[in-house]
Amino acid sequence: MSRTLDTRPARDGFRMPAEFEPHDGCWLLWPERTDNWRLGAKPAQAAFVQVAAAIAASEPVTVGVSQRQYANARSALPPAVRVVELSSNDCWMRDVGPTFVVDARGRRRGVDWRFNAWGGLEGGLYWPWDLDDAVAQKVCEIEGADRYRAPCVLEGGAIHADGQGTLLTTEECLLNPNRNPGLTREEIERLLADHLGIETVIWLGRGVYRDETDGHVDNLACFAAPGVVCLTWTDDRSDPQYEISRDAHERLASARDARGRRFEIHKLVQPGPLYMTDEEAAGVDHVDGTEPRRGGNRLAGSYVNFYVANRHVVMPLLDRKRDARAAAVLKRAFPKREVVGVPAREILLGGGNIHCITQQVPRPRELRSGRAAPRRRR
Ligand code: KQY
Repeated sequence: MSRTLDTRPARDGFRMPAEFEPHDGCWLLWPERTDNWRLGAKPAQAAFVQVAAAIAASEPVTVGVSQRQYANARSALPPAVRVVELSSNDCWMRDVGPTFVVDARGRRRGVDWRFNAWGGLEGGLYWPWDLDDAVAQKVCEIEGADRYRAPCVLEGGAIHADGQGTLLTTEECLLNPNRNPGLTREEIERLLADHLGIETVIWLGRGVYRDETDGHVDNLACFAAPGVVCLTWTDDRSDPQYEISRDAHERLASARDARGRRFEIHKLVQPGPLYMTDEEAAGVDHVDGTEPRRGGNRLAGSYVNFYVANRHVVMPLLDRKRDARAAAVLKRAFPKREVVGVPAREILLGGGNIHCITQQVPRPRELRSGRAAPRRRR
């Protein structure tokens, strides 16, 4: 059972844990829409299977899939992966799934943000998005987690938390008039405080160049540990990403987190630059009302778009010339985890990457005893 609560998480004693804290599992959705995924979504499905298998080596994985694709997904995914029928408009679980919050009594609840397909009718990426907007409630129901329906539009990819009161985001996304036009910066900070237990918001400027989400932070920067941040980077001053990353670096270098710490910053060289080929663009169906894919489009590739599983960091492989250098940086940033690469160009062609297609289910812990709470307690 999952109750809908009309209180606020922080007042109830809940906080958003960091992704690097322990998980009870991870959720994904299955790609199938042919106006986003080329060649009937077959290459993307193969990539999602590899991502699910890599995460399943660390923690239980559940994949939500439409009735139409159920049998296909079930046969393609490893037996250890749970497959459940779940309607959605596309497959970006980070953005449409709940943001789980935990408390010191060992309880877990979900925050269900409003979703408008990254901008609604003002630059959003598709219509309708009603099935996506219902995903978080259904995940909470299956997880047996009570749910807060938040009064604002927000996607999970737009925020990263350190679990100790600090949150990273971008002005390009959270202050974009196509998300919450009636809200000021201060009002958004108050909503993040009330729903996630955030005390300090670190505002970065723009997200990765040509990111169609309006600059989600999860493609630009993330926490590797409290006080430790990974940032996508290029040394090429003529590249449009240079000024974006330089500005983010400057803001991070002059910021303090909620505990007063300065940030240690790990620069992750960007892949490429990468571009869609004519052949790749030709494999995507054109439909009225959505921006057609075109050969030569710059892709918003970034090694920051990885998933932190219990024992592994699952990173996107995007560029043979840069993958090993990025993996080495991640090994330094996550010394206790094994870094595993998954070929991820097919996910990037759809507009995001491994972090965007995953959503962790944090393991609540009772602070008094330090013991892990039994699963399914609310
Ligand atoms: O990156 C994401 N979080 C979502 C990207 C959506 C792209 C839809 N074409």
